[in-house]
Amino acid sequence: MTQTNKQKVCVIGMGYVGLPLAAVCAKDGYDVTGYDLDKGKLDIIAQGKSPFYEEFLDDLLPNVKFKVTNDPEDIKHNDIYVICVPTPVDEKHNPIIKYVADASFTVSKNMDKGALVILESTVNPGVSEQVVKPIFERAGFTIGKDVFISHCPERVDPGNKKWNVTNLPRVVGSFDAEGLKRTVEFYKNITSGEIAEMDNIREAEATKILENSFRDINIAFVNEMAMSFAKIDIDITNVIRGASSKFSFMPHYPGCGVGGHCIPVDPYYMIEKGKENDFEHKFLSAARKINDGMADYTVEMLQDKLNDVSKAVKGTKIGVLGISYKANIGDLRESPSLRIIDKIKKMGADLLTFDPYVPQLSTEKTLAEILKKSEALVIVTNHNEFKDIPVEDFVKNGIKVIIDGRNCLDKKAIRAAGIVYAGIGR
Ligand code: SAJ
Repeated sequence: MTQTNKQKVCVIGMGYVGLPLAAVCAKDGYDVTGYDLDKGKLDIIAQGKSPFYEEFLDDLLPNVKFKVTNDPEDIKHNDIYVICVPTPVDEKHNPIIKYVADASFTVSKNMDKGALVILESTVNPGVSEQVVKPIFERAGFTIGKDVFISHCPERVDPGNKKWNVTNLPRVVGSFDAEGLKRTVEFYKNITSGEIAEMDNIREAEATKILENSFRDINIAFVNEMAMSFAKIDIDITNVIRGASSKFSFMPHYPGCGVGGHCIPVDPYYMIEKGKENDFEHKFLSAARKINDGMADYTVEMLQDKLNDVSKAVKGTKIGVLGISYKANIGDLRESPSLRIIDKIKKMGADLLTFDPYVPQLSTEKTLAEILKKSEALVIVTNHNEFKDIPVEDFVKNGIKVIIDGRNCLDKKAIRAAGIVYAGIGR
């Protein structure tokens, strides 16, 4: 049993990070209040439901009890405040820290002395010192004496069936030893995962940026290799399978783009931070350019393959399969599909779309419908529903060209059926 001593926890932000955290804290015996500005979202949660699809919550939410509110007056007298608000980037890829600042201000105006404040939102190194700390000092608190501030970067992976807030390893940094101690105690109560202690809060902020930038550059690496191999008719999926037999190789997979709220966003935090310190992140920037260019690369491939069958994008019925940024979830943030759809539409295609997780943006209601109406297909999201389409269904519907943006279809069988097929690097 965890040692919560019925402490009171307030989670600021009832999104894909805060809601699971609040539910698990309630399950583990904390007295929990969830705070969010969006009343509609709170009304759904108050019914024991999640405002977004997350299987992990389907089982948990109906069986836990915690208060939700959009009134700052209701968040007083908590022992622990955890800030889980969005930190997106603007159109110039500059981090938007406004929500973190607003949440910090709300907490600073409603907390009692002695509370612990933990920031989980992903931020670039220095934000806790330059944005969060001054807000609490201006409210009259002394860090390490009557308020303790820590950073524990969120590691929620939407739709992941194995990793969630009850077992994720965590990284924690604070301004002082007491803050670190209390934060480690808190996370020991809610996760079975290892808790890595950093020497300071800046190292905790940097950890998330490093781990996600690592993923972005590795995806860019295989994307570049895929485009190069495509010119000499090498199938990169076989080469990655071959390289994976090497003990030190870490496979990543080429695709039509990198979406989501983390991977395409977090490197820009470091790129912008570097500019402040007169340091140019050449490698991170090059990787972002490659990954951002994959949507256009995919559309160019569509054009070429349509030309091979004496067609043009303009006037052809093109079915885009998949709108969300990754398989088997409905999250649209930074989804490459939105860029591909926009570009194909601008080129005059007779555009059809279908994503079982995004009905609101699907022109067709079923997979059968889009297959029936399309002359060419672009697979952008490797939902399970798409990976098992029998080749016969492509043939009987007269599909002439298939661009497989996630290398998830059977290339050999499709080509054997006389359909023009191209993947990303295969
Ligand atoms: N992608 C590729 N090739 C790959 C892996 C992903 O093109 O080899 C694309 C996906 O299609 C998607 C995007 O990149 O469009 C991001 O995919 P992701 O699997 O990284 O999924 P995310 O964005 O949900 O990343 C989360 C991250 N978790 C947090 O930031 C807390 C990331 O750190 C995890 O590494 C990732 O989940 C994971 O490993 O599942």
